[in-house]
Amino acid sequence: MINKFYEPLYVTRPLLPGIEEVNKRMKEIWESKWLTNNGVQHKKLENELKSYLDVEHISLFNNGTLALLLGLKSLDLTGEVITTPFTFPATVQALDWNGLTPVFCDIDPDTLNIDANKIEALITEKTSAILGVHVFGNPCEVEKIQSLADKYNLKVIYDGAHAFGTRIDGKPISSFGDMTMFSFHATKLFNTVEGGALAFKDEKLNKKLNLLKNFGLAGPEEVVLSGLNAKMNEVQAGIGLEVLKIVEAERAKREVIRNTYETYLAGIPGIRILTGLKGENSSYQYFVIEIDEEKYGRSRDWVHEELKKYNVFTRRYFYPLCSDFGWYLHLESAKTENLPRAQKAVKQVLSMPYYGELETESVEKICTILKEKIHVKVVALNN
Ligand code: T4K
Repeated sequence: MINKFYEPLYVTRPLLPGIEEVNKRMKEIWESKWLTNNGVQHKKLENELKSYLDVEHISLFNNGTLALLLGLKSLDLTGEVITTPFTFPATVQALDWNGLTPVFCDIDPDTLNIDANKIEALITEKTSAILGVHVFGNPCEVEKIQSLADKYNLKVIYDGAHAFGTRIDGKPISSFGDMTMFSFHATKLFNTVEGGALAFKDEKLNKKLNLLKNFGLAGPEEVVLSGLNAKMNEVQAGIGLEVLKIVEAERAKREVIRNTYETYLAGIPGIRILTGLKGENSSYQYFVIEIDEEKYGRSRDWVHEELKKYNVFTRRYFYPLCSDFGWYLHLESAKTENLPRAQKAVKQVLSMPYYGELETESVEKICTILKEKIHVKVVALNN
């Protein structure tokens, strides 16, 4: 019999710098008496991220959702935006808050990203952009998406909430499309407690984004557009600077954990490990499996519940599908029959515990539990 874990195992734990380093950083901030509005820490983090992520232009925000919302706003989009139903609600809510209508496109069954081959059929004269999500940090088919965008004169925005540090053949993920959003939420590989950023190509957007995230203020007494307050503060930025120092070490630990999962899950019928990029190309954000009930003998939901008995709290990211939200049900593109692969994935995908501090013995034990729960139906042969 396998005993339950003494401490709960969650899908992730935040990457925390040492408290002494954080205290030192906080002392600096306290002494400066400058807590927000483009302070010293903010500028330092912006510069360090520019070089870490290898991007030309970056703008920091107080969370990823507002970064995406205002990024979309800055591009003056109208009408319809083609996107994926298999994502966190924030992706489509950023469209809603811009008065844009999502047009849901089915997903690629391997990567679980928007299926680039299905986008063209959804383009109408109302389409102004494609909003792809690099789901679990694996890149969309960026070249195909760009060629469609070029053909129909569309903008391309990527929700790269999970894609911090992802590269495609050595090229930083943000070099594709017009704009990429990163989330720095506590649950992300790189965090600023809450936070986010936009990386973009067009230098002119810098000024506009600065206005949009700061009430449209062009000067102390000059308001030039209707903005919001979406600034990253000094405490967030200061913590980010400390977290950035330990990101590489965390990535190395996650590489070991991923390999351990791969070794121990190999050969279990009905369990597919989601395609994951390796080495410098990977964001090491999530470790995700797909459970095929026919072959494994148990459903994803059964496994999700069963593991709780062992104190293991997996997550059904991204359940429910965004296209099933009540306010989209009238949309043709949201209809179940138009999204067969997304409808399948949403019943099979499970995010497993994945963070640097997770011990390899714990990973082995989780895999052993999964092995023991295989329930292959034995079909009696009548001869
Ligand atoms: N686009 C995509 C594709 C996204 O996935 C997200 C966010 C966004 C946009 C929006 O970016 P942000 O505005 O958030 O920057 C979590 C995160 O809150 C969310 O950022 C993330 N995606 C989403 C996938 O996951 P929940 O509701 O699952 O979080 P929660 O609180 O249940 O945390 C998950 C587990 O993490 C907990 O069971 C335990 C652990 N945890 C969590 C927190 C907050 C800790 O150990 N410590 C903590 O402080 O959404």
